[in-house]
Amino acid sequence: MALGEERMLDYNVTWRLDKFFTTWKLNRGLSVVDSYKLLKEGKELTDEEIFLASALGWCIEWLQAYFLVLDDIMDGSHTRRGQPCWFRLPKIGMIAVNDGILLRNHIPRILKKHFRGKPYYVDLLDLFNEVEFQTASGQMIDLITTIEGEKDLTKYSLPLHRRIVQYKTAYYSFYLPVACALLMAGKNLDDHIDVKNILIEMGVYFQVQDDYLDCFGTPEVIGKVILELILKILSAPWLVVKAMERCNEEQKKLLIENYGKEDPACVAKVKELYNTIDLQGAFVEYENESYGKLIKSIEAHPSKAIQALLKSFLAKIYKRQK
Ligand code: DMA
Ligand code: MG
Ligand code: MG
Ligand code: MG
Repeated sequence: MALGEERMLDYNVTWRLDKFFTTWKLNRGLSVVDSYKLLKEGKELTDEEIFLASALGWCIEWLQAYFLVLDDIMDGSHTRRGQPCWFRLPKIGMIAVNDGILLRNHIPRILKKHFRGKPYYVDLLDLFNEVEFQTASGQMIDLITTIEGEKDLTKYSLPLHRRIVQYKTAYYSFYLPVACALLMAGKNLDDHIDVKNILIEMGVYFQVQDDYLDCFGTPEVIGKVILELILKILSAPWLVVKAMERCNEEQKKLLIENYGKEDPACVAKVKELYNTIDLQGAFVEYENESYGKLIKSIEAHPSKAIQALLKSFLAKIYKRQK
């Protein structure tokens, strides 16, 4: 591996993991190992099993790094987790596009190296391809609905928000790690559509929490810098869509006038309006309702091992503060 590439991987994959371990509760990579353990119902895993589950976890980290490097370019972002975005580094610039492609290319290489002889190899390749397609489709809907200068809050509905989140986040963050573990355990994914549906639901709930915390969370707890947060307040979609639903005509006008502007006075007006219409209360209501629905569908699942797996996922995110 070229020295330059090593640095690129370090910057975009490894250091993020570092942050992950200290600040993030839900670690996509580790959740493959956790899920597999739960599917094995307490049986001690062999070293090989731990190694393979970890390799799949790394593939998910690689996939995410690839999407993020390109996402930051498309979004014109400045920082990612408190550091400059990779393409913002003076010597990198648009070379980052090729780096993103390289990150993506590591996935089939890792899979080939460690899984070629396994009966589920083809299913793994299919799974990663499909999830990549779903994520890229989510990115597309997201990008075309938020075209600069064409922000129209009246067109951005909760179902549209849900669709974007489902495709751009839920498949790769929630379904993919569990699907990897299911394949390793010799299961057929077509028999587990209900598990997929529950995980997608959880992914949507997770993203709504994320939008909420970007606005109402404590910066020191969620580990984001203030500038990042201010920009997020301007773009935390669930909040603004929900707000539009709760506003009267006059408040709607005020929101449309002030939303999306970096001027601190406008940001303050938006936040004040959010308080007036009790957006925090609306979130708590949403959270309780989602939790109730999720628990109900989990408990309807015939397998106790899968119930335990899904419940452990939900416990990691329910009422999280960061
Ligand atoms: C990031 O979406 C998308 C993917 C597929 C990783 P985003 O632009 O909404 O998120 P962020 O705020 O992290 O850039
Ligand atoms: Mg982005
Ligand atoms: Mg984006
Ligand atoms: Mg966010």
